[in-house]
Amino acid sequence: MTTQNETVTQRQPGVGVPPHEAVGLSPDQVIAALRGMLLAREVDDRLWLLSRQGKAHFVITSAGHEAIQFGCAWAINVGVDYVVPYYRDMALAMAMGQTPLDMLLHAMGKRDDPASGGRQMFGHFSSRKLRIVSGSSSVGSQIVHAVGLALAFTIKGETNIAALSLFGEGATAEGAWHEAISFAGIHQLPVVFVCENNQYAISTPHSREVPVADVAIKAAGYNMPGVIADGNDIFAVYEVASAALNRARSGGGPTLLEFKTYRLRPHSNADNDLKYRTEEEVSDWWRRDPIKRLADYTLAHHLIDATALEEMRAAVRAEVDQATRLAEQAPGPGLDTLYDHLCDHSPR
Ligand SMILES: Cc1ncc(C[n+]2csc(CCOP(=O)(O)OP(=O)(O)O)c2C)c(N)n1
Ligand SMILES: [Mg+2]
Repeated sequence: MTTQNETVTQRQPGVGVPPHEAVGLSPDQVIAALRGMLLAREVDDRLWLLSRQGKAHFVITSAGHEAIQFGCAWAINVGVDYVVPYYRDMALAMAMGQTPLDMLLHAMGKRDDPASGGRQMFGHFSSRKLRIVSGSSSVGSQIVHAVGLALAFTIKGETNIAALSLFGEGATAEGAWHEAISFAGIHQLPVVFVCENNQYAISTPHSREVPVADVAIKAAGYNMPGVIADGNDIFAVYEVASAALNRARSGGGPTLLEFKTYRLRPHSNADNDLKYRTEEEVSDWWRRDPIKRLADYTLAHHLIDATALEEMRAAVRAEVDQATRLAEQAPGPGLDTLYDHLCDHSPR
């Protein structure tokens, strides 16, 4: 039984050991993650421009959440574990193998959008191959799907596999969230719950959605450990996410992880965040941008030099330019597919 609550706020790596080495990551893995995070941010930037041009009708950002999502991706056994994300997880989908073109086709509603063939609003990431499960737009509903998957693994006797679901702190106020996590706690299912706590649920601050200072505290009521880490520290995220996934895969039961971060942009392109938070608060968090933090780390530890970093930024921009051109030229869904996936009795 796991009733103890554990809190990790600061890692204590061995003296003189760089944090990436302390958690067992190679320089190549760190550089690949940095490139991936830059790529995800470039796609994010591009989506906002495309929305202003009327080419992407709905845009929702992962800017600020990249360290959480890339840190978790390191810990996921991609193609084996099932991941049930939410609309904030574009960087996670990319960290797991989806491309800028996949994201742009999805955002522009094109035929070859891998998430939905141009049917869904942006943010419903999915891939059978990568085992990314598409969710509903109802906040908190994806947790139920992850728990259902974990129950299925248990019933079928599948071992060495876990489900992982991600959500915001606002989602932890939803009934479905409590029902799902309670069931996982009772049956000690192989599932990891990841709260990306960015302090707001659109305009509602944490204190008006969550009655305790830390979401992780809630874990105690559901018979599982709750762990808090700095969501802007990719190595801390990886360390706690891999421990939780390994525990789940080896029959140790569920864990609730809470990663503290901040949404750097408005909730979506339909939101004006300066109506409910100050410019000072937002700029303070831009100074703590997790991508800048990792870039500074790689420079300080001589994993990359300034010239190579600039070349990487330019290559990333060129890759997203090319993907944008391809997505703009790509066809939309055909009219003859209008009723596909809707019902068996279409008028065709
Ligand atoms: C059941 C439900 N209620 C309300 C909404 C409208 N809504 C969409 S996103 C959102 C905020 C959720 O905040 P949080 O869970 O903290 O995630 P974040 O967007 O901050 O990452 C709300 C209220 C919804 N989609 N579904
Ligand atoms: Mg939130």
